[in-house]
Amino acid sequence: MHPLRDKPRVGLFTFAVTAVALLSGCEGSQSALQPAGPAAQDIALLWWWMLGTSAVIVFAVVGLWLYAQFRRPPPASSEQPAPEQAGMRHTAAVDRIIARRWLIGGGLILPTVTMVVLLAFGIPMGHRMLPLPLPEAPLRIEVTGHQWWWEVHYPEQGITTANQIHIPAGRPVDFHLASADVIHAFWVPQLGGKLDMIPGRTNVLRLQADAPGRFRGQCAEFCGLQHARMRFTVEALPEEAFAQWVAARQADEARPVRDAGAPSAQVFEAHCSQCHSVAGTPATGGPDLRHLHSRTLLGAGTLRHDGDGLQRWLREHQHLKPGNHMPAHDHLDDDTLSALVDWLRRQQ
Ligand code: HEC
Ligand SMILES: [Cu+2]
Repeated sequence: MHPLRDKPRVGLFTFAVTAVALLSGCEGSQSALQPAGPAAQDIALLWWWMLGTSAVIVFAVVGLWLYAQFRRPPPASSEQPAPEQAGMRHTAAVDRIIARRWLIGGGLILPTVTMVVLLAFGIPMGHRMLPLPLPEAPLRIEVTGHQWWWEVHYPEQGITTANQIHIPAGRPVDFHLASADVIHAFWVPQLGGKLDMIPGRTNVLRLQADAPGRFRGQCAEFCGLQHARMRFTVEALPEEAFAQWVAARQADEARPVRDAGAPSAQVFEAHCSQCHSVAGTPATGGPDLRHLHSRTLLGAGTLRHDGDGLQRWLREHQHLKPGNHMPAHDHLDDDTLSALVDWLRRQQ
């Protein structure tokens, strides 16, 4: 067979492989195309409409371009019978009118109509996502972005935690978003968003999960070296389970430090307490450790919090998440660290 005959197949194969590779990014717990709440549903619908509209326009423009490239050229003037002077002027005038029609139709009317239609879709959707007053006030959660972790505060429940957000399913939640250092952006693709977290300002984002489930969130504004490892999880719980979660966290908050006289308590006091808290005072320089035991991931999604996860984090965190703002504790030997891990576990 002539090698050129295979060309379309090679092209098709390449297209298919690329499409599979690209489209696989549209699935999973961090996909805006698998909406799990009203805001995300609207965004996904708008996205599909915009994709469809722009696809039609791209195909039309490419079609016209191909037509212009390959249409038969007008016969050379030398082969033509010498036209009348008036006739020449006439065709030139018609050409001008046609060109002007394309210009006005394709360059002014079409974009105006397309934009108006998309805006007519988009503006009411954007309006529905605004945190407007509701008959029953939504749950309020304050999230502060830090390089590179998330501080999560429930003012009405008196709970401060990090990197893992629990919400009740089927109820709107207002996220009050702020930043402690640089600009971050709060994004839970399956629930909606994203919204910037700007130093010195609080932005409010209303989200809702329609059903219980676990969703991934990610910082969506480049904020420095470990921006990619600035993740969080959102757990949407049935109403009753959420109430239980709140009660358990409130018990964590009220609990005094256990084994306060142990040597590890002094190690913690000397090396960790300026940034972390295990009881009482709220955490400031690093993620809160009172609710550490309830988190499934460490280091804002860097590693699993199971088995020796905590030990590994304390020993290797500058290797696992280089440049993060927790100092390496190389001066603490393995035994001291193990004892510290046990002591932290006993705080649960
Ligand atoms: C200078 C402030 C500072 C000191 C001191 C410090 N940390 Fe941290 N710690 C942080 C920061 C910041 C993070 C978040 C790192 C990240 O994910 O980017 C963190 C993260 C952690 C985490 C992971 C929490 C989570 O939910 O992801 C644990 C556990 C932890 N630190 C324990 C300790 C212990 C134990 C000590 C004392 C030996 C200590 N830290 C000392 C700032 C500090
Ligand atoms: Cu970021």
